[in-house]
Amino acid sequence: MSDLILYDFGNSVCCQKVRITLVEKGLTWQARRVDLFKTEQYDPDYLKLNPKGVVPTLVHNGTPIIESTLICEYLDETFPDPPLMPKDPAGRTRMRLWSKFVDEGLFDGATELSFSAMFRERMRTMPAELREKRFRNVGDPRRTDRFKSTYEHGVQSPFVLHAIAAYERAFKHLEATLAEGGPWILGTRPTLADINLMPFAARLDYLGLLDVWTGDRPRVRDWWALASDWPSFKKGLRDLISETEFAEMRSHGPKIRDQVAARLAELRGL
Ligand SMILES: N[C@@H](CCC(=O)N[C@@H](CS)C(=O)NCC(=O)O)C(=O)O
Repeated sequence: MSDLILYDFGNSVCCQKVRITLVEKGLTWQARRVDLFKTEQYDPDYLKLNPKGVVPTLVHNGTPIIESTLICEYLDETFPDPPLMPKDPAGRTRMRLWSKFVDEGLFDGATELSFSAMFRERMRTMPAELREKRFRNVGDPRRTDRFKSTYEHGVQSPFVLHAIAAYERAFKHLEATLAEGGPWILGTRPTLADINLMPFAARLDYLGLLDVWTGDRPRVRDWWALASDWPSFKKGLRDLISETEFAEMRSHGPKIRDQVAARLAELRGL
């Protein structure tokens, strides 16, 4: 009997990837909430498990595993049924290319768009001391610069343009990939490629922004219809979002929609 503890925070995209994987594997786990808005991620005891001061962290039989992409692969290797990675090395590299899309662009992208739409407002009402602590980010100047820029400039921050471009690259590639096969990214079965991407499409969808990128991409829309109806997506992500979180996304996303669409149009015209 495995002992699995997941340190997570409700509407965090990285935690959602891990939860979908856990559900698909039929595993049960103990959830420990780390409230990012109370800066609990910087508690010294938590930093011993995850020195980056971020969620998620999986602790399996006492061993901490960090980085959501690595956690999902760890889960697949440790609990092989049902398999979520192709067996052949070439298939695995295709799958990992999607992990790279997420880790090298979409993750920052979802953070910037969520930040400029809603967390920015929440941070304004935070006590100044907590806000400064959050900006310090356990001494990671890259994250500090991003947070500060989006906090100050919203959608006009250059980091939001990077976000819009990252989503554009990913969805363009997804449309082309699905044209060669489908209905899932690597063929007839869902894999970690799909799971990695789901929370990032879901975030845009719930903010009311997804069709800004997918309006002219029918295959991506079909993929999203399939993914968002998949039982493990519903149990690991959608059903765990509270009504308050849904309401926050629904009410704030549309406020940045026109500006986001204008910046995407600008980018496509370059
Ligand atoms: N590359 C990491 C990123 C983890 C990450 O940054 N998580 C966010 C939530 S989605 C977080 O904990 N943010 C806290 C903060 O930035 O203060 C992973 O995939 O696990």
